[in-house]
Amino acid sequence: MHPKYYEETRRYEHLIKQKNERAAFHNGIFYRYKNPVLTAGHIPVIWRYDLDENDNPFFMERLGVNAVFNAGALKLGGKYVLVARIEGADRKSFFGVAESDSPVDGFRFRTKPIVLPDTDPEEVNVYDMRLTQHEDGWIYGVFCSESKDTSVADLSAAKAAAGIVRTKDLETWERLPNLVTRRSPQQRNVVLHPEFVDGKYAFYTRPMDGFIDTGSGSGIGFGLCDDITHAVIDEEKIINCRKYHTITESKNGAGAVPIKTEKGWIHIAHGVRNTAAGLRYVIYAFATDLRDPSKVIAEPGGYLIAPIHNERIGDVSNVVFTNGAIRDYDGSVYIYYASSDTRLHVAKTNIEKLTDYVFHTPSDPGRSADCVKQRCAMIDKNLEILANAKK
Ligand code: M1P
Repeated sequence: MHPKYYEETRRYEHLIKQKNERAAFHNGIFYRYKNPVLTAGHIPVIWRYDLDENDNPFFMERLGVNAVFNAGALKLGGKYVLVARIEGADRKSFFGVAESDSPVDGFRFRTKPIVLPDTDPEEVNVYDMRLTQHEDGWIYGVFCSESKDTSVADLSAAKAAAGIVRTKDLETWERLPNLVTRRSPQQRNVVLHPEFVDGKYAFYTRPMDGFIDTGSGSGIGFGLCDDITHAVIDEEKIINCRKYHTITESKNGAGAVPIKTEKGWIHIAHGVRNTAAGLRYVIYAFATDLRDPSKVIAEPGGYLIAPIHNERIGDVSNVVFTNGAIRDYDGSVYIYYASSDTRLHVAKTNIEKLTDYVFHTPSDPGRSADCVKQRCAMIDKNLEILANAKK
């Protein structure tokens, strides 16, 4: 064996065994952790190097990996499981299952990447799988299935649809037909609700006219379908609109599978605004009604997580994005979020705090004049509290 193999394996093992610690950042809502939980460095050596010394005498990385990010998440059989988006050096993404006994470190990919049934020769790229443990007994993966848009001359024109797979063990995957939304030409950031709604499968959608711009697609949609094996949504209604001069002005999209709490379903989504430096993606939260998950009942103003420090830098800078969170048995909530389309981090909170954040953080009043009044009201209250504390 080439000596570099042992060197590379030592480096890999060292990375996987590195313990993670809470970072100093804390705003009362969540803690960040110091190290990313998954990076390109977490990709096993045998996924990248050809160990055959005849074919690869210089121990060159033959199939490089550019980035590991946007992961679906769930807890299964006592393990924390992430289905990550792995982007090869060739820009094509695929999925890999990484597991750990800990929610914050030690994630190790299974022996091989997920090999999805290849049902559509037009499909060029797949990414961003949301994992839903549905009450029907299946684990569903809903992901973006991208193909070239041949209807226009532009070489980079693409089409996005929601691909659907299901599994019981994360090993064998059954591919179902892509979601059909009658009124929306394209879809990305589609999430399957974990429970039946009115006896039907419920999806959060993100209708789009084009591949990048949502166009007339004005926010996060909701629709029901009878048969998941031929999922068709006839009517999509927008439940969480993009709004002028907010964190969602350019786009938004559902993220993690909604988390059920006593007060409502908590959604952790992403919002996008445009800046002179390009698009800025942040993570925000809102809640919907327990009986009618299409009805928004609370929405704190502003973002829950925005990129800081190194998170701001990467292939697509100034981005944080989530498509997976785990609610643990003890009430802890782990939000797996990627930064700048490059690596995957974790933030920890718990149900009590998240619920308090979503239901008691003031909503965005929409105008500077009202925002400053909102802030002054809190300052006045605080001044009174401080004055009383001195007495
Ligand atoms: O590059 C940032 C994100 O862009 C897309 O999200 P959206 O569809 O809301 O623009 C996704 O492709 C996502 O993978 C990516 O992280």
